[in-house]
Order: sequence, then structure tokens, then C-alpha cells
Amino acid sequence: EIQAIIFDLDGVITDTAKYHYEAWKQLADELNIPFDWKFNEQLKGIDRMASLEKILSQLPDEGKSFTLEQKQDWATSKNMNYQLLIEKVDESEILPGILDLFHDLKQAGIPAGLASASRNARTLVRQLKVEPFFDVIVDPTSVAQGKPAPDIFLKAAEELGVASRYCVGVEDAEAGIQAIKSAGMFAVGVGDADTLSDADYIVAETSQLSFYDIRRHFVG
Ligand code: B16
Ligand code: MG
Repeated sequence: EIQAIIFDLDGVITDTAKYHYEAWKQLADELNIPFDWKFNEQLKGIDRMASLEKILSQLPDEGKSFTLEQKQDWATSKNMNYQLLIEKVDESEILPGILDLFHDLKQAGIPAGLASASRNARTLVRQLKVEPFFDVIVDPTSVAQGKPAPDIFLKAAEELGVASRYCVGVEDAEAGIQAIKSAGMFAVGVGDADTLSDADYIVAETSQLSFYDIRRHFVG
């Protein structure tokens, strides 16, 4: 039986992927690095510095000549772009079906955790007014390795006091599904079935997420 559900934020609870894209695009344009939606797919679930490294690796010299300080400045600049873009996010940006799912979990007495790679996750959770639905919000700075490593999902399970095999993880990114699977959990993917083929159960959109369907498919 399912004993806990652990959620990703960006792309599952709210569509901040478009703001991350916009913020990286502004930086990439300044640096004259080609950047489009397709490339942005690779950055989903990947933390800020690792995302920057991927973008810089597009340059012929592979970004090897940049100092750490320079890279940190660029990462900060992207984050400033991002914070401006998310300033006005409110509960109207909660993705379809998510509130119903949260209410069903509450009713069923199933605790929920948040395992987002974003250092802005707490701010967003507050702006979206979904804080009361989470029993645990993992601080991504407290885990050694980002997604696709299992660390953040394992930390959420540990803080919830539930063994991995009774946990369900919900993710929109390939790196996130890998993290859930390496944590030994049941993976629910939201999005494209080809991209998320390692998931145990896939829905195309958040509106199709239902606790009862997840429970029916669950193999622990
Ligand atoms: P920040 P998630 C991830 O959040 C995003 O998918 C990814 O695009 C972003 O780079 C990462 O958070 C770090 O975000 O710069 O705000 O710390 O999908 O794990 O909720
Ligand atoms: Mg995500």
C-alpha cells in the first residue's frame, strides 16, 4: 500500500519551466549562446549550476576557461531574471487537477513531500498557497547530489518516516524519473511517454493525475 507521495514542483505543481526557460534564454542571448525550447528540455530537474554548465558546454572551448566566480555571477544573473519572472505567480498558476489530488490525499491520510531541485521552491509554494498540503519540504541545498541522483527523494522519505518501497514519486523530467527509480520508489511521470519511458505509470497532463488511479497501478 502507498504510504506517502513525493512531488516535484516545476512542471508538476506549477508550470515554472517557461520562466526558467525565459530566464536562461536572457542569459544565453547576452552570451551569444544558442538556446531554444528543445535544449531547455535537458535542463528540467537539473540544478542551477549544472544547468549553466550544460549551456556553456555549447561553446567551442567548452567553457573551460571560465573562473568559478564568473560562472557564479552568471548563475546569479539567471536567478535574478527568474525571480523577476515569478514575482507575480499566485494560486491561479497551480496546474489543473493538483488541488483535487491534494484534497484526496488529505482525505485518505496519505502524507505528501516536496522534492524540488529549486532553491526558489519554498517561495513558490508560499505564493501558490499550497504550503499546508506538504508535511515535508526538502531543502535542496541539504542534499549531496542533485537529480538524477536519488538523494532528494530519499531525504523526503526519511523525513516522512516512510520506507522507499511504500513511496510514490511524481515527476515531469527524465532526470527526476531516474532519481525516483534509483531511490527504489514507484515513479509516476507527467508528460511525454517517450521522454518518461522509465516511469512506472505515465499520464499526459496533471489533470489526469488521480490518487485512485495511482493506487490501482501501484506496485510496491
Ligand atoms: P533554481 P524541479 C528544478 O525544479 C527545475 O526543473 C530546473 O529547471 C531548475 O534549474 C532547478 O529546479 C533549479 O532551480 O535555479 O530555482 O534553484 O523540477 O526539481 O522542481
Ligand atoms: Mg520538474
